[in-house]
Amino acid sequence: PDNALAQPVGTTLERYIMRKQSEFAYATGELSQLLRDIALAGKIINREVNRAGLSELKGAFGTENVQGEQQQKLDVVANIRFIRALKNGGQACAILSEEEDEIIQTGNNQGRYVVAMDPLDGSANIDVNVPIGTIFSIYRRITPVGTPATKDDFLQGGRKQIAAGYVLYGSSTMLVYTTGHGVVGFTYEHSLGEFFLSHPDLLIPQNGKIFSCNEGHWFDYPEYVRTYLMECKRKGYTGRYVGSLVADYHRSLLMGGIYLYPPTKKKPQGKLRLLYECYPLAFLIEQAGGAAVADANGTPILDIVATDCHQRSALVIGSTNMVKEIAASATATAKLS
Ligand code: P6P
Repeated sequence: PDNALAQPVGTTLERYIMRKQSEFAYATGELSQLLRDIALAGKIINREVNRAGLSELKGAFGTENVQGEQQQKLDVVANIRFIRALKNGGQACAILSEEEDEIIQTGNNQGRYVVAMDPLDGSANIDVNVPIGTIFSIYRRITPVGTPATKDDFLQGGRKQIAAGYVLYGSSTMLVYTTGHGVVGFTYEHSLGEFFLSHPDLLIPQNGKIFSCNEGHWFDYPEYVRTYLMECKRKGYTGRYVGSLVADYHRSLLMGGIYLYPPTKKKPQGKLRLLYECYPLAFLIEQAGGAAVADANGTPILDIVATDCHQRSALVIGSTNMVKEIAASATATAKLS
């Protein structure tokens, strides 16, 4: 980010977006509007999340999503709210959602952007009051303006993202995003209904002492993961696993650390979704000076070729030096075997 123009903590999201837009002569205001629409959806979902226990929105909705997972009511509500906000905003011509098998055409065929999203990740955590999050990824469409979007608009590859971010519904609600010029964080003030700039230039520490993975899958993990985790324990590192990707990710971004969801026997491709979980979080972490790879030989997540909208990927993401350590551990383990 251009620190000369760094904006004061406490400025509103609206003012921040307008000033950022004025920095880019070519900016037409369409991406600005799209970011506003996402922030609005985040505010609406925040309200639903905060009162889930009171408005019988907890518990399953009785339908299943494309993952075959029981849809929690809030999943469905979040999906509907995001789609509505993006439809009304007019900038997104299509949406790819974890909750929908097919791409959703918004009818805004003049829109120049498409949005891939996980409207509410970690929904199994909703009923036990654990932080949950929305993850989004934005591409400029490659199909002709005026026509409906196609899968090709979503399968351009991680390095074609023009913006990405998340909303974390935690002890406070935060919007964190990048447009390719660094990572910025806003904290929501409920009483005013506004996001205020709280983290103007987020950079992940290059080293960390926190590892985050589900050790219940221990015997399912590849050998190099166990070797690395044993090394972490030998060094006295701390284990922290919320079981909600956005919460584990956000802690790693702020404090340093590594989050791992390696391939397992049950999910040899990994569990997390490439287009609306791994790609956006990888874009953010590289913008924040961190690293995100898919496997032992360190293939950057952003270089993985996307061939299916709902394809899965393994994910190792966080402090650069920790990601390097696990790659070294994989090489060492390979030599031993
Ligand atoms: P496991 C939640 O279902 C999720 O998609 C992520 O939010 C979370 O990090 C991961 O899966 C948890 O998976 O196998 O540890 O229960």
